[in-house]
Amino acid sequence: MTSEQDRIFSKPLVKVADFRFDDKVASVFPDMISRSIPGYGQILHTLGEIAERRAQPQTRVYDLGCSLGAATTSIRRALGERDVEIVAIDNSEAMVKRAREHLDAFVSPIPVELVCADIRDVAIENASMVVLNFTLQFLSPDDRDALMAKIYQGLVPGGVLVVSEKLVFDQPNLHELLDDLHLDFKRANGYSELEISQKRNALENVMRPDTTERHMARFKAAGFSEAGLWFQCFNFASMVAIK
Ligand code: GEK
Repeated sequence: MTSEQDRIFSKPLVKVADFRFDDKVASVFPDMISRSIPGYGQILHTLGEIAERRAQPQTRVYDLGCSLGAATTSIRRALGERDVEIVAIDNSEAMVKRAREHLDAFVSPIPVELVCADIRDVAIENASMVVLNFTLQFLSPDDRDALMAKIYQGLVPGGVLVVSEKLVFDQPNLHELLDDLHLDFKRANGYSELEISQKRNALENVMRPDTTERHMARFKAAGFSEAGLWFQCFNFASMVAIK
């Protein structure tokens, strides 16, 4: 389970195709995500801490858009022997194949059902925690409200939803400043200007971030009585909503 260095956008491309979670991306994913998302490690760790406080016995924890299962592993580690079951779902075959190897390598009594499916098609039932760690932004905006309603219905009372996302801001100066700080974070992590701009083009049609206000309005519309930000670094944030 070695993770190679992400050099996917390092050479000039004649045409930058839309970003896909294919084998090439899956093979460099841990390197790519930790060099691209400020606070990723802290967020993973805290998902375990939230699970420790909120995962209820004889319920399920869902990791939606699990990629290689990093959130699942953090939660499993934090929960020790608690009587819960984790359902980890991703619709990229390349990710699920590798996730299986990562999950098998971690010894834990907590069972994980790893499913290759579209999170829009999967039932959420008896959940005390649902995680969307940088996944919601990849759904078409029209599908986000329906997913949120389904998650709310599937949560038990007191259950939590954690949503981590890239953000956009209505205020143009704030948007520019936080975006620029993020670009410097990527530069400091060794990404070249070419890599940064080609990746940005590849993601343009695929990843459509919302404002914080839009997220909060969506939680409320779905029925969540309480929701807020628990983490933000530049234009990346993690939010929690409680049923
Ligand atoms: C982590 N959570 O490391 N159904 C299922 N999976 C999907 C869908 C969908 N409709 N759309 C996208 N995905 C992970 C990181 S990455 C974030 C999540 C990123 C999956 C997609 O295949 C990919 O694996 C994941 O969502 C997004 O904590 O790369 O920025």
